Amino acid sequence: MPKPKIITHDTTRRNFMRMGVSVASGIAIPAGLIACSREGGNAPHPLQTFVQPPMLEAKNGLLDLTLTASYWDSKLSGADPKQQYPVSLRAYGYESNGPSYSGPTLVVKGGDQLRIKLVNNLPVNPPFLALRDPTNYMKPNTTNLHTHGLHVYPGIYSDKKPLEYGDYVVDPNYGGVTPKGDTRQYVYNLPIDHPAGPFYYHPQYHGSSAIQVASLMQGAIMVRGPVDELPEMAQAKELIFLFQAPYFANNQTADNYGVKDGQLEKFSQVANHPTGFGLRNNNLANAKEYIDAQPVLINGVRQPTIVMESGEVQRWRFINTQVFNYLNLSLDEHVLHQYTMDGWGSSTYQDYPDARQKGGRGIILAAGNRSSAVIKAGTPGTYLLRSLPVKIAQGEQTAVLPGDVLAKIIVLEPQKLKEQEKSFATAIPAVPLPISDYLKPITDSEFASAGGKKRSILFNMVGNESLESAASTQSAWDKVMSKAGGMAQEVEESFKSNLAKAKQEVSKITGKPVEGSTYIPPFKMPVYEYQLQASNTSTQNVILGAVEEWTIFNFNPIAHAFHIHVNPMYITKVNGNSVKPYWCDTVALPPGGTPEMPTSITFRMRFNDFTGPYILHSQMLQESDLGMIQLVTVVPV
Ligand SMILES: [Cu+2]
Repeated sequence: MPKPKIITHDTTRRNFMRMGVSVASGIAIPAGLIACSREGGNAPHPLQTFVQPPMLEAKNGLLDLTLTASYWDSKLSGADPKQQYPVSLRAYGYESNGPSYSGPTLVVKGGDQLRIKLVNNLPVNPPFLALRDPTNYMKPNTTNLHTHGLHVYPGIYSDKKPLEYGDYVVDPNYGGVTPKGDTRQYVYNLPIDHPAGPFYYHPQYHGSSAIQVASLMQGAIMVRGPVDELPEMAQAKELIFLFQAPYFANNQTADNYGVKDGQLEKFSQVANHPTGFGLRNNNLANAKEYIDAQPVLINGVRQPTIVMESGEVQRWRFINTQVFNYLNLSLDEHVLHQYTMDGWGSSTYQDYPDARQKGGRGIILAAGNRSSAVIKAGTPGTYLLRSLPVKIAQGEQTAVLPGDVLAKIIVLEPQKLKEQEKSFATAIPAVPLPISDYLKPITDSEFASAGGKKRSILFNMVGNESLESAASTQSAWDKVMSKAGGMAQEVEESFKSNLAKAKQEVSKITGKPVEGSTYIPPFKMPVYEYQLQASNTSTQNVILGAVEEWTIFNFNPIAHAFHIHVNPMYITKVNGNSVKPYWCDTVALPPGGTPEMPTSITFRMRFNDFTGPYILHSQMLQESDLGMIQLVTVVPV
């Protein structure tokens, strides 16, 4: 079997793709080799530059791995794929493999146990951020792990010594997995009927989630099920697209907040320009409505090329790991036959033809949304996978994310082979596709018989009286830190030598003393020992076994991305109007809301399996880090 040839820009990635290690309780198969064996020895076409992370697959019900967070030094493209920038970003490695553009893809199925030992090898938190940051960005190098969308226990297995953690993310801000070697054992027991689809993992340490995910701390989880065993589905080549828009300072950016090129070290980098920098659309009509958005990478590569043969069927898994921006996916002159929304399957396809001429409505993915689609390559030629423009805010402020080219698809002449000799799928799997019973509709009678409780949650950005003083404190800190010099290189040394001086400087500016490692700001702040953000974190208390109907109201022009952990949502209404119900775990709140006339999403949810606490929040993670987050506590009767 010839080695798969993968064209990449740097050796790090190439080495990463070649690894074929075995891990303790799972098997690692480089994606290229999987394709290779399926293709009966045909290597991917030399023009193909699409790469994907290696897959680790559960064996005998178990996938057990070590995942390590550390800095990754490499190069990444900006808008121009030929222009690459040196970067030093937080990222995941696994077992003995160093960090890369993504963690490995983890492949499991209902009934499996996924064990991840998280090792935090990031450097200690920089000194000024170990102190209280008025924008709530506290510990950029303290982390934890979240399996976005998985229906699993969110608590701690306290009977285990040492402790084992479920999908636990409600770490207090003095907790978490701390830098320089702290570890935590996560254990995810997937229910036997867990639906099949794409999920992903990323940090969710409150206050640091945006900066860590907007580095490259993320990876795919594929839950397999009966749909994957359909012969046509199994034969179709699977491409996993992690859409990424890493933030990093570069010298072409007008304002890089004093951060070294290639790095992401300040919350202001992700918060002051949440859509990022990069694509300019100044020549368009209504140019001022267009936001200067980031170019999107797919698995670390800008605008990769995918080679297919005319008539070939592939299945594509889309995961929008961006922390803020939307995607609006459309493939030129082809139909995307969607069969999962997020990780939740449907028995029929929802078809998305080329949307350029049809009002521009492709597969719209908010931050955190996923989708699976089957596509069949048409006549030979070159086609573009695009993100069409998306209006992410309307009303008093209108904001449109510009369109972008995400990938190039080259469709080759069909080989003159008999159907049974072809090494790839040519048939679109027939409906109805199998789906888990877990996804049966939540009917009126089920809702009524399980309590029928309704509740409303408001998403609103509010003014904060302390913001102005927070801003002046921030600028005081910035002054101090510019005096204190660079922080990223020798953090510990600088911590020791600069802290005393920094405290003096801050005291001079604010007129208040700085004691211990706690910075005392010149205005009243909530006390330190609380979970999440005490002043404005409320808790939704739910009884185990309840079925509830929630309406999430959006008071703002911007389309916040609502996400809730543990249990998926069965969407029933948009803006109060019934829609064809569907399952998801992340949903765009319609833009254009005002306090007088909020927009809304209504869904039903079953709280059958797991007790809390866990969280709901905006998957625009900057918003979440700033406090757009609540606890959900599910308690037994
Ligand atoms: Cu999540």
